[in-house]
Amino acid sequence: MIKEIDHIGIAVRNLEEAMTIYTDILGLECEGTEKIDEQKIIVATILVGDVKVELLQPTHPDGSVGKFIEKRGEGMHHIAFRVDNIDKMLDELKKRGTRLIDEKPRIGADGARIAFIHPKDMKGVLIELVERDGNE
Ligand code: CMX
Repeated sequence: MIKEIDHIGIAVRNLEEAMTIYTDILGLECEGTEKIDEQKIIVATILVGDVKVELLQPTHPDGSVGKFIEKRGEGMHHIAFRVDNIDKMLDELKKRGTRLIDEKPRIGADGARIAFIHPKDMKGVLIELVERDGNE
């Protein structure tokens, strides 16, 4: 079952510049930054109440976010839904024939179990499912 929005991912060319907008201008707090080599990105996490906004800067043009910016420019990249049982959710989606990018969960930032659903089957929006330990 989907519980809430976990985070929203925004693709940016320059993390420093994007962080200035979200912190100095919008007055939001940055929780920290993390380099995720497997995804070829650096992520800055901005807190908006219980929801997080992740600013995603590509480290290589051939990664998912690098290709996205090249093709579509900066902007909203994905929405992540927090689920209580990601295996069950993926099984149900598979049964319905939904196009999955990850058939099985993999480990994302903070050790969360994550899986992506293809945007073509989600009305043009890349959806990430996130299961966190203890669902905190
Ligand atoms: N949102 C909406 N549509 C998207 C998209 C996105 N983020 N990324 C690609 N698309 C669209 C493309 O524009 C293309 O549309 P058209 O066919 O109309 O031109 C279509 O989806 C397929 O694109 P593609 O060129 O065939 O495939 P890509 O090589 O661009 O890969 C995707 C797209 C979603 C499969 C790939 O980006 C992926 O596997 N993403 C999952 C992992 C990821 O995004 N990681 C980064 C974030 C990690 C994190 O936050 O932890």
